[in-house]
Amino acid sequence: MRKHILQTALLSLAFLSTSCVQEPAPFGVTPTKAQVEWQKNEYTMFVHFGPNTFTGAEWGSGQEKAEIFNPTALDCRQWASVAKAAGMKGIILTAKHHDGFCLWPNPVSRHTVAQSPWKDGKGDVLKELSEACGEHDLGFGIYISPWDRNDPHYGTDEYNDVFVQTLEHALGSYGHVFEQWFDRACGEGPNGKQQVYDWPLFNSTVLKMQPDAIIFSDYGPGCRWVGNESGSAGRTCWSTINVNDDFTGPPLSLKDLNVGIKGGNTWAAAETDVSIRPGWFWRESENSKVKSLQHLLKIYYESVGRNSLLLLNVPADSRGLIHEVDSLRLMELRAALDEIFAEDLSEGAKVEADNVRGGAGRFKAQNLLSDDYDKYWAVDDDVTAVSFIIRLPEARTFNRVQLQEYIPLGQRVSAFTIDALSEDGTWQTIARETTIGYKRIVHVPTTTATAVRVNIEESGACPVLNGFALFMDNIYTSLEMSNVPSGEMKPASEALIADMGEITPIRGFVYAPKINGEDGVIVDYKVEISDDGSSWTAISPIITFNNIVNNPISQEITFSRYVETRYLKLIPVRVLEAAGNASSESLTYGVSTFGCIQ
Ligand code: FUL
Repeated sequence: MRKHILQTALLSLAFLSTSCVQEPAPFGVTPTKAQVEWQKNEYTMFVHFGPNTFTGAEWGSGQEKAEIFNPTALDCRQWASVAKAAGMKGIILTAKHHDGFCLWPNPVSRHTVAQSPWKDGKGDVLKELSEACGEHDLGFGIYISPWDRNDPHYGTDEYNDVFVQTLEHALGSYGHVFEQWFDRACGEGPNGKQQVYDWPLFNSTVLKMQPDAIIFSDYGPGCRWVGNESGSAGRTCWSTINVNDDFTGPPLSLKDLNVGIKGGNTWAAAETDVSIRPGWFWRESENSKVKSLQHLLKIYYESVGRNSLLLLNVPADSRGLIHEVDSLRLMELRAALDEIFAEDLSEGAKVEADNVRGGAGRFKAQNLLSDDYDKYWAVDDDVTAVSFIIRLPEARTFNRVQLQEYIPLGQRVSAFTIDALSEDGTWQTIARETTIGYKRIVHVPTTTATAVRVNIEESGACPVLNGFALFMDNIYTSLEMSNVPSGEMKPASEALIADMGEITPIRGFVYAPKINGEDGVIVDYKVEISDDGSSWTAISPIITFNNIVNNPISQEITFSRYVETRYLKLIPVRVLEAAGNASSESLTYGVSTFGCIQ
């Protein structure tokens, strides 16, 4: 009996000591609750629609007659049901593009649906879309361009007030708005003058009308532009940037927007806006140019898989419908994503970590596999380099590793590697990356392993991670478009040389062997660079392409920092027979792709 009491007392003490362990303090700037919820959306729809849909222009002049806006079968419920079936979480509509035409009867404009023949001037696209989004449980968002090529006030002091009234009306009439999309374009208006925008006033108006709305613009405050319209966030992608208190700058370079700024003063995660078609607006002639499934998968991986939200534009056509070609492609993408992410191959694994915060069960490494977003693995405050191992129930084959940081406490990790334990008991490094953020989907070679180890090598403060998963993607395998190399390839007697034509910053290179039953593969290599093609500087020791013999796929090698060079030389040090290739006495290597990654 005494023994039992003693045991109970000890257990309670142990419980007390671990339950008092505090959660990690937030690190740096952190997202608001609304920003976290916004990022959980991951994938949303952009709809460009307006006079340009009927004229074929990308930027209307503002001189278009309101009569041209006359969709024959507009149905926002169709847009919403397509978005829902595609797995998107919200729709953002161009309520007013640069031509100034308003898709709702804006009382401070004379260039709106009310002046058009559509529904005898009694139609309201914002009303129809907000209702459709409500019915489909989708967020409703509004794009409003401050640049207005029609409004006679544009370029005068009065315009900012007119614009504020426009915002107040659009944001105050249709229920909850999850995102306000501000295009920063600032061109000339009808009087040939440019406007000086009052961003503090515009932003405060949005938040007055919709306190939870995420405001998109190049600089935030809610989220930032990713720096391109091709659908690619930085492979390193911080959710922080540096801006002035009034969100007017200082100007961020496209690279800063793409990569973010480590330790920046403002949380503004990257939003990747890209169109499913070449243009932002629908054109009959582009029905055959809808992006391929492979291209869309690449975009998905380079946005959602890189700590960014994907805002995919699917323009409505002149009927006022999402065209069949686009909706079919969206369904193909949905089916592919469902297949790729159907099975988490880390299911049933046991997780061990070098460190668990205060030894407390609440912060255990097993939390990495929990579905509860708010359950995370954390380590002691003084630990910024630490590993965890996922021990799988049996050998499993995968080519995607998904990691998540618990961003409510900030973005911390800046360097990590992933190792795999093969069935013969050897560890091999399969990835070397930088940031994680809300979600990171790392492409690794197809790997069969009994365990996976993640080594966090550098972190601004003790790492806090809430997600780990393994997937096998059999659909997006061969193309690897992110590896499309730049530079002209020149075969040299024994080395491969890529010529960029001029001194250019590069972040790595791609080498894909030739699988033709004859050639060998480069297994060990060195890299040199040169500005003039005659004097060369070594930038690497001898390195090995991991697993290239068994799995001779395209190898993407990234450097720890950008390197400025014109030429890059890959010097083979060891060439071996690849799986599937015949042996040969004097083995030469084959190459199907070689070039630099910018
Ligand atoms: C750009 C605009 O100029 C394009 O027309 C498009 O609306 C895109 C989303 O933003 O800045």
